[in-house]
Amino acid sequence: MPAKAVCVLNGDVSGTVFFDQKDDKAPVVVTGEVKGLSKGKHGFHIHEFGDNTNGCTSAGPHFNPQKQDHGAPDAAIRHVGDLGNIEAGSDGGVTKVCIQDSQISLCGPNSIIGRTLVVHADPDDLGIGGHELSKTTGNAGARVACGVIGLAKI
Ligand SMILES: [Cu+2]
Ligand SMILES: [Zn+2]
Repeated sequence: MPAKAVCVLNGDVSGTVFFDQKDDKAPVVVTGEVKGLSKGKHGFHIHEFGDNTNGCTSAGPHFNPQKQDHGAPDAAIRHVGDLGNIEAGSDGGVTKVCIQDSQISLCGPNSIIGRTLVVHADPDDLGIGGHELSKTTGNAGARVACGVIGLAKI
């Protein structure tokens, strides 16, 4: 069954991100646009909870059902929610998102439906920055935008 999900980001940093999966075992294609980011790389993750009661903080840690260390999207060891970075060109401009990932899913144990997409202030060091936070958050800094991922109309 094909599935589609969507996340709307509101605030100083805004945008819309879509998640498409052709069938249960297909990779998820992540596309969309984020506006208002400072120039450079920004950590881009799925966090565990779809809870924004206290802003993006309530989303909790990275979605990590396999209890692994944080890592790069293409690394063997990573959180399911680790989608790496998106890179903004000019300050405040539109950043295109185009990611394909085989760990996140729109169904089953790795489902990201009802969880939160978070965009960070700083680059994700992909677990190799040598900072004390590298193996948990990639040291990506503050959460500048977030939104809950919900099922979309196909
Ligand atoms: Cu994050
Ligand atoms: Zn992570």
